[in-house]
Amino acid sequence: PVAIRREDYQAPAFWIDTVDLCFDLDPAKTRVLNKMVLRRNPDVPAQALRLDGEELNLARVLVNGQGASFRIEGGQLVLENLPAAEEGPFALEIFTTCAPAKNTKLMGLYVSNGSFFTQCEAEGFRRITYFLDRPDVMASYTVTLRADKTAYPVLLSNGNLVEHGPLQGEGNENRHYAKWVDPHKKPSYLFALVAGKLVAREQRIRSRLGGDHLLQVYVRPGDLDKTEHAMQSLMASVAWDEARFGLPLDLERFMIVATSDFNMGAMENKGLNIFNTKYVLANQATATDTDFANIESVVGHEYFHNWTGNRVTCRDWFQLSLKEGLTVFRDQEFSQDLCAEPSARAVKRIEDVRVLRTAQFPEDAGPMAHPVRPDSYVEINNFYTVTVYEKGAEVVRMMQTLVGRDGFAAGMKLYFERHDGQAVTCDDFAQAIADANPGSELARLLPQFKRWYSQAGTPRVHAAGQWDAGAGRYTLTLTQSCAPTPGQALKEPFVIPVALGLLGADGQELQTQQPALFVMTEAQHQIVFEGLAAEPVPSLLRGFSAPVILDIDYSDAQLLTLLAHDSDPFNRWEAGQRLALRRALKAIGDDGFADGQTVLDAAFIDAMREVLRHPRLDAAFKELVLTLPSETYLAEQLDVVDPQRIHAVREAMRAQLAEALLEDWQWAYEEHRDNGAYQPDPRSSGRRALAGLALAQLCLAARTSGDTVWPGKAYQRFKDAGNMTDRFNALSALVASAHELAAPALQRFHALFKDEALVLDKWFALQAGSPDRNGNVLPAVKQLMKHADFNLRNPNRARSVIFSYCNANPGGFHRADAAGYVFWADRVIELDAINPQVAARLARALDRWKKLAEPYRTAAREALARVAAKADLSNDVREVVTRALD
Ligand code: DPP
Ligand code: ZN
Repeated sequence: PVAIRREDYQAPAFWIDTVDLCFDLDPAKTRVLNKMVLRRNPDVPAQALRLDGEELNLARVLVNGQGASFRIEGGQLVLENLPAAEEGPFALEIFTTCAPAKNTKLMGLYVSNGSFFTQCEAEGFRRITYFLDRPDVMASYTVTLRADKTAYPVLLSNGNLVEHGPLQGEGNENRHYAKWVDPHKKPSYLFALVAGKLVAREQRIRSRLGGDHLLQVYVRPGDLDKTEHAMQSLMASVAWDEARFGLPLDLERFMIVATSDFNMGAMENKGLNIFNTKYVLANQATATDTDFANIESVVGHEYFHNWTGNRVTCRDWFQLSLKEGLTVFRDQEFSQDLCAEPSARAVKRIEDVRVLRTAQFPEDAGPMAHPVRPDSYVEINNFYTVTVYEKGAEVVRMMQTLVGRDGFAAGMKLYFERHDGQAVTCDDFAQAIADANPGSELARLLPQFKRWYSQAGTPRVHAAGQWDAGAGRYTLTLTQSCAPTPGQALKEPFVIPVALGLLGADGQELQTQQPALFVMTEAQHQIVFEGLAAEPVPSLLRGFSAPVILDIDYSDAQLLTLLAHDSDPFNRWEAGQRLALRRALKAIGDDGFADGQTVLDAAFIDAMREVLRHPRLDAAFKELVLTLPSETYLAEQLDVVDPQRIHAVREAMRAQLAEALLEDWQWAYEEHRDNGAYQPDPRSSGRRALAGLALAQLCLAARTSGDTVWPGKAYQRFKDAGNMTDRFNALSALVASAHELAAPALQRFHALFKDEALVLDKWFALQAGSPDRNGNVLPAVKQLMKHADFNLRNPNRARSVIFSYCNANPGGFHRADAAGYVFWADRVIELDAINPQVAARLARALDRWKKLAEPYRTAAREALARVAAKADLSNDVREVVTRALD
């Protein structure tokens, strides 16, 4: 496989003005008639037309109505001798067939539960017809769908429905058609069609500008009672984008359709978003608070793409973060803006940063490290990453920090004035934000700022304070560095906005002459604070103002001060994490560490109790503080990783916290368990989260003490809970403490929800992700794969078992006998034959193998080598394992 490089970009040799597609939908053999009008791009030397195609059967090619000569070369349809530029536009008609029922890759046109769906991003449209399948070719689409009326009563595509009715003539008995016209030009990756037995929740809205719109959420019959939250989220999204950015809905009709077979979370096809059911369906009986929150943010995300992605799209796939980083930033802001209280905003910020640090930082330090705007790829599907999405969002957030919220809105306005209807680059975006804010730091530093797009790796900021008591002067030295990443040995300094403040030893915020935002541009800076009475405690990188690792040598006393008093909730949480981290790392470094050994001291436990019992802090915030850093996060802090040691230490810490705070957990549980009506708002979900953590801790403590009361209460809660959050938390508490009541609870849960696919996913995931005890998880996972409800072809189900084990359960996965890795290699190979995109995600589970201690390291390399040795791997998996072994 050959790498595609950003610097090789060339404009297309032809433009496609219009596309008229006609589908005869049949699962075994769908016929696609594609009539296009093309013209040569006068800016590019005359050359052959090369259309992308994949797994298509070609029946006919006509140019201006005449048979034309063509050849197939490297999968492409090549036409020479096309009309010259002077002859103007010409017609090209291509007739192909494809087999949707056999499409297990879920790219292009496929069948799920008897209905047709499409997924075209990034390069799926070429599996539907021959095309210039690249985002800078934007065309006007007319789509006619023809199908059996009984099996496919609903026929949808992008834009507006202009005609529909029965089909006439022989062979068309019981068949009907629908014709859709999309008024907006679009790249092929935004094409979509849906056909099947679906029902819709509908809502008519009037926008601020007075336009009337129809919103629809389509699901399978029987799921309508789970669509209210998605619709509410969609309405909130429409209102938010108008209010915050002045961006209105530009469509008469906006549709969301849910499917249970989907590679990603959701897809922003123009006017016809297609979603994984996981991000649409929710009611209190089947979905947790986390599900509700995810639905809100994914519905928002896809809706916001309508402007950032669809109206202005990417010139090429290297620019993916242009739309994804920006749209993640927008959905994060949306969810924050929906919070009634500032404390809830902070909780959301902490959660987002936690994702960044546990998933993106490892990526940026591993073999797949790449800049937010990558320089090359073999398979673009491998670059839908946390770097492009989450780090990309942080880069946009830093721009907002540098120009201010109003300045950023002005920048967005200029971006759309300049580029509406175009396919552009990350440079164009950054330029627009800077140009709208001529006096800003961003404008002044733009070329350097853009290193965030070009340099991979997580920068490290080292901070050291020096206190001169005699002079009352505190000098803070900030130094930045960034480790080499594949292909980038040396890094230039980044522009790093550091939000900061000083606390007195009593925790009071000190007034200083220094601004609250310091912008690093050099390798090293000194910031001097004068006129201080005593040595201050610095609070740096407030709100996580830049995606960097902050190295700072705090004393325990300083961290305790920050935890108790910092006015910045992010750093308050961070101080607690640092206290826990320090203790964990010390125990992990102890070669004599034995199970059950004490890791936590009284000062730490008292501080945790203080937070837990605090009269004014939010429950959601308390839950975050009382949750220990994850095993993955701990591993990232180490040069050599012994996953079993990390697991043992973290488990010991959990157990100790459970026992030492026993009465406090009891109080917290009783105080926060609600029995009132269910609401998924941040306040009530925070209370449930804290009650859930308390219950888990109480069951864990019961494990050592032999107490049967709390497991009994958990079982009772599991049975009586009025919502899925409480029910699932109770079930998890029993499973995680390996109590004997876990088995009957699991059985009962399965019986209750055997017809709810998304709930069964939770049931599978809980078991595959449960804390390992003497290697018990892998055998359980193998059993789960034999369960009648397991189905490897369904991505959600495959992820719920296999990914929950390989990617989210380090203690269970990294086994000294290498059996976890053998299992992983077998599954990667098995999945690759079905769905390379899903397989390649799984292949990432061993990204960090080089850091592993023996015997894990050698065993992991062997497993990787075994996968790499397979002859007919997909490009997707081949790229991942090749880079890992490099
Ligand atoms: N569906 C994916 C997303 O919205 C890719 N565009 O991020
Ligand atoms: Zn997106």
